[in-house]
Amino acid sequence: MSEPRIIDLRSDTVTLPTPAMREAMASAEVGDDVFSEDPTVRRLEQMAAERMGKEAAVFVASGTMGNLVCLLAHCGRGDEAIVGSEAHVLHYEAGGVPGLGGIQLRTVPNDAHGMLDLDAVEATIRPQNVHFPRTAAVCLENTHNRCGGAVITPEETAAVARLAHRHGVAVHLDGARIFNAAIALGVAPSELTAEVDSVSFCLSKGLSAPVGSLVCGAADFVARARRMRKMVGGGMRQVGVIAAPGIVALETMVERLAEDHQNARLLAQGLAQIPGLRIDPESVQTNIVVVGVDDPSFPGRLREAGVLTTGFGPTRVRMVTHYGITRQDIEEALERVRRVVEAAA
Ligand code: TLP
Repeated sequence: MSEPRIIDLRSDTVTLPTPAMREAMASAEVGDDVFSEDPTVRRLEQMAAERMGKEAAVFVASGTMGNLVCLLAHCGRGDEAIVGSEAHVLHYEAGGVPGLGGIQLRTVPNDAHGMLDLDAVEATIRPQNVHFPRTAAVCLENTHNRCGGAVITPEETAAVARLAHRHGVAVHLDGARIFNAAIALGVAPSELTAEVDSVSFCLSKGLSAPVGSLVCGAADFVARARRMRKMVGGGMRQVGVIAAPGIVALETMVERLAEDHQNARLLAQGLAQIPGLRIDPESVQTNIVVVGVDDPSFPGRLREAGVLTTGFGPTRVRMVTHYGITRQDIEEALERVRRVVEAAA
């Protein structure tokens, strides 16, 4: 008997490059990007800056490197950055910001949709005092990974930015999935970034490019971020071969994200009907579905049935829809989940 097809819901990072991306890689015009001589990278950076409504952009290897170089550019050693209690930069970036940057991370609780309470942020910004670290940055995340792909609006983003700016504090937006947020809200990504000082977004998640992220901001900020990228070893040479699929991603893969959101909603609706699984389908706004389970062996048993997931702890299972997942895959995944749950009952 043949093995069932694997339905890989671990992450939108598992997406494979499209044929058009592979062709673009093969024919990309390249040069030495540390000398700013790679025309393909320059084009991608210009496109990214335009999409985010910023003056400039710099191409970096990953979302993690994007957040790191932004915080290195905003903060000095011994400074403090305020982050949400559920922030990716806090939980999943190997402690790079404090470890490599000497930047202390201080948390404010994230609410269920990834927002920070304004009063809590204000109370956390340090007054000037020789004893205190200097609060140099506040970080937001949109969509919010650990908050189940929730979105924050342009108004919410602007409210945090105005508050921070009143105190002379910069705002960085981890917009790894900013295009998912823009599609879900029906706004341009530049509306979500209008008041932040820096934004990083990923090409290699729902947009399906094989690699890369962009850091965008004012020209002087991006010049500092470019220097920080060099410092962490991210100055790359004939890198147009990996920028080229990023251009294809921005040109052809953004609108398609709506399909992933529909599939995620369908998945959540199906899961909500299975006894023992806890999820409110109305809470699913983008391509991330987080379902509560009682039995920590559930993901392992699901894996044996050919459905791959990740999790936030033993009883919160994450399923992510993406370019490699069709509506039929969702129906098949739900069927397998039902079988796994019934077998354990
Ligand atoms: N997130 C990955 C894992 O690291 C958990 C995933 O599968 O979702 N910011 C946010 C909000 C992210 O979700 C991620 C990746 C990053 C930054 C880091 O991007 P990469 O993986 O390119 O370093």
